[in-house]
Amino acid sequence: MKVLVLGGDGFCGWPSAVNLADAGHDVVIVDNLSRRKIDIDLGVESLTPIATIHDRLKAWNDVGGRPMRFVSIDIARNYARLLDLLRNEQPEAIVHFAEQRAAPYSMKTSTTKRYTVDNNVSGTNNLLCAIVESGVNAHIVHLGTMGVYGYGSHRGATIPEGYLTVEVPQPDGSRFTEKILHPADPGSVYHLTKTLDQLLFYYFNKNDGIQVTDLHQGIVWGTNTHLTDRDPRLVNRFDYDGDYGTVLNRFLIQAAIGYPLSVHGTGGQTRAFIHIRDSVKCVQLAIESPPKPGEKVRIFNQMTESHQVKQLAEKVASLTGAQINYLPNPRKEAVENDLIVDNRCLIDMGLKPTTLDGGLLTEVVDVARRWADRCDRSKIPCVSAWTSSQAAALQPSI
Ligand code: NAD
Ligand code: USQ
Repeated sequence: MKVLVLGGDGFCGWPSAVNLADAGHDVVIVDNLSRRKIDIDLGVESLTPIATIHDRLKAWNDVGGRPMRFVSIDIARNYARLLDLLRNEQPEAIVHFAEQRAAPYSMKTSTTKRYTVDNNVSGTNNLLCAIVESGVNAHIVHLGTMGVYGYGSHRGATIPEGYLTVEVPQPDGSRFTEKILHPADPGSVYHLTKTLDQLLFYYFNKNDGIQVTDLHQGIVWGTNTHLTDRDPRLVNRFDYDGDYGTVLNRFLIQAAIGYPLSVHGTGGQTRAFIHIRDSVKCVQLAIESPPKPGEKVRIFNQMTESHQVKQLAEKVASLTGAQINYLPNPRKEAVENDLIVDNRCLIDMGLKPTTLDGGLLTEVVDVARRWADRCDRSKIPCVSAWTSSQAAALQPSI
């Protein structure tokens, strides 16, 4: 298939693009390299020394990979170029990773809040409008988030794959049942943009019949896949800083450099996780089995297991001997939550979950140790607070 990978220079996008090319697809990466520019603004770098996108593509050719192309387009701002690209390439599938994805970054300032909403919502809207205007018959595979469901109000219920069956009372006392989009309960401005994306997909699917698979992904951990391991220039990004580093990868680099594991609050938050190798596999599965024409937006919960933050810290500590530090929580989130998730769709399509065993954790610690001298410890604390009172409470610990 001809596949456009929007955001194909990023943490999930790069290994996915490589995996799709390896599976025989004709891949065009579209990216405005904004993630690399944000690193410059924040004064931080990926722990792993990532090559430029041009060197990545050359390395991929050198190892005998099916060639991929790169086009620099800001999909949120340059609608005309995006439209031309769709008309010229006539893709059959478009994987949409191209969004600002860090919750802490989205909560930093009014500028980053506005940027996150403008970038993410305009990008998705532009993509949908360009598909309609160009008339291309392309299936969108969007990377959404488990965070659209919210954390804390499920009261032991299993989170379904996108839709909830509800009973609606009628004035005559009878009831009818209906499948509705699961109520949205975002926990940050970033997560809010993913809930807005959902409505855009719902509408364009209903009105224009656009085929969409929305992958509600959990927190991705790990760094490389067997393909990005093939050459040092193919190495994937590894974020560890307080804005972009996600919890498990942060704990693993912290353990590698002897920095106490940074648990927010009591660590009672439970979140869904997936290894990067499974993430790229899920994207491939979704592309290769598109929804039927006329099918409503297909939603899969792209996660393999749930863990409580405190238990993750304890597991990493017991593997590595790291200390655990319980810090004031910079986020406005439930102190504790349960999380039971239905993920049968991807399992039924053939996903074989990589679970969080000691071996894989150690592999990431080894990557982190290898590049430990590139780690700037001053960038580890999470300094982005959700509210002004939390910002004030954070001051003594920074
Ligand atoms: P990332 O920031 O590493 O990659 C995103 C890529 O998109 C970057 O290369 C960036 O330059 C590009 N981009 C952003 N805005 C763009 C625009 N307007 N035009 C063109 N390119 C643009 O993020 P990631 O971790 O790879 O996440 C990819 C997607 O997966 C995101 O949408 C994110 O919400 C979702 N997701 C990520 C995780 C995770 O743990 N990393 C978990 C769940 C969902
Ligand atoms: N946390 C800590 N210590 C840290 C960092 C985080 O205790 O050092 C806690 C947070 O308070 C939170 C949990 O760990 O309760 C998860 O935080 P995170 O930064 O790992 O993940 P999150 O902000 O939810 O965002 C990440 C990705 C995002 C994706 C989301 C999937 O950055 O793109 O959408 O995971 S999900 O969480 O399922 O919504």
